[in-house]
Amino acid sequence: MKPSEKPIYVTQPYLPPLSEFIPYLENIWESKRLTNGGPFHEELEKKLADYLGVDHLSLFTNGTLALVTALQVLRITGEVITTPFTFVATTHSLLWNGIKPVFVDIHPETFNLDPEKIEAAITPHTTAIMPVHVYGRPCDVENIQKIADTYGLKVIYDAAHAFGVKYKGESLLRHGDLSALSFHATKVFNTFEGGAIICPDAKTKKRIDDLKNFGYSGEDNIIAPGINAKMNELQAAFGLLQLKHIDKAIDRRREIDAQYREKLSSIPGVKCPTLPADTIYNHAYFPILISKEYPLSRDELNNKLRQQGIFSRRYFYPLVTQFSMYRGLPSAAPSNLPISMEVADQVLCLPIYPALENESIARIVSIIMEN
Ligand code: T4K
Repeated sequence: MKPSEKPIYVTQPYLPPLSEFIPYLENIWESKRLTNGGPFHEELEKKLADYLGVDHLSLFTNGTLALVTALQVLRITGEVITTPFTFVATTHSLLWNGIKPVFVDIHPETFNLDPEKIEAAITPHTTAIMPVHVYGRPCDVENIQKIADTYGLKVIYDAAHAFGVKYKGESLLRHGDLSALSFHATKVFNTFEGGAIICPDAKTKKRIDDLKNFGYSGEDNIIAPGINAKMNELQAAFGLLQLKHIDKAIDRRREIDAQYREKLSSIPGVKCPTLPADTIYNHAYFPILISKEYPLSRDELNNKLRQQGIFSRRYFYPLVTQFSMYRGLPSAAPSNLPISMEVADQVLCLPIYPALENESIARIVSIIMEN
């Protein structure tokens, strides 16, 4: 790394011009409404539901609490089938609800739960499936729903990466009983920290709204041991501003994806997973797989990039099932999860974010090519 070069991280939050945020701050200072379902919160719920093409959306203070609450909304208990190839928040949300995760292997092309392996993991205690649209790439939603319908299971999608993804012409977030989004700083659409639950009807939204506000249903009535997971007015105001810029931010991600794809396609041992079919993708991540034909191991390449100031990341290595609180579960055995193990050992997510410059992309590619 030359002294003039700045480090390049796997992502960088999109921040609109500060001057555009000042009027929102002035409004908050004037109104003194800081939280508890203020006007920006209400406006963002409506505008996001419109933008995403969903019926109802409830904002959260972060994606993890959205997941924890989604499980409570549907009163999920017992065992839930899920993926080991995800961020720990997915499975932690199950433990926070006293639910036992049952891990099922992923599909080698989608990196998401393989529906063909789900049925064998269903027991009399199974109540739901919690798949993850990893990297924003759609799960096999049709086959997952078929299994859920056959066995009377609920489906809660961890859609933390899937902001704005359209599948077969409509929002991917319309699938399943509920979907939980993350608006963390590292996500395509961010509110610093933040999240949401997408649901299909007003009755469910009312239950979600109550549960994220201590269980209050009206001024004097508590209907459940709810939590405090409300999005505040600063976050919501930032979300409203961010929404004005989101299309061009995703367009730039698409250009970066295309550049990487073109430049990396001819390198033996470097595989760029094909873009998901029938999908308008959000280009949340740019994973590549490093196989044996490449002269360096995945970790050697990652270290080499680091030495030159490029901070790619091994999302999601280690697998969730390799952490101490999960590895004792029978379904966490490596022999049950061969594809997940292989992908976790090969994957490297390259930097992708709207402000990433073409010269930086060229530099990253040349480091990968020069072995
Ligand atoms: N489900 C799934 C599938 C998820 O991936 C996540 C979160 C959740 C649920 C839970 O949603 P939240 O409760 O977080 O809303 C990050 C994020 O903290 C986490 O939100 C995310 N998934 C996960 C995949 O990645 P780290 O530990 O990799 O983040 P960190 O701090 O190393 O950030 C990565 C890079 O981004 C940094 O090297 C620099 C850049 N960065 C980061 C932050 C936070 C910035 O430039 N500015 C920033 O403010 O976990």
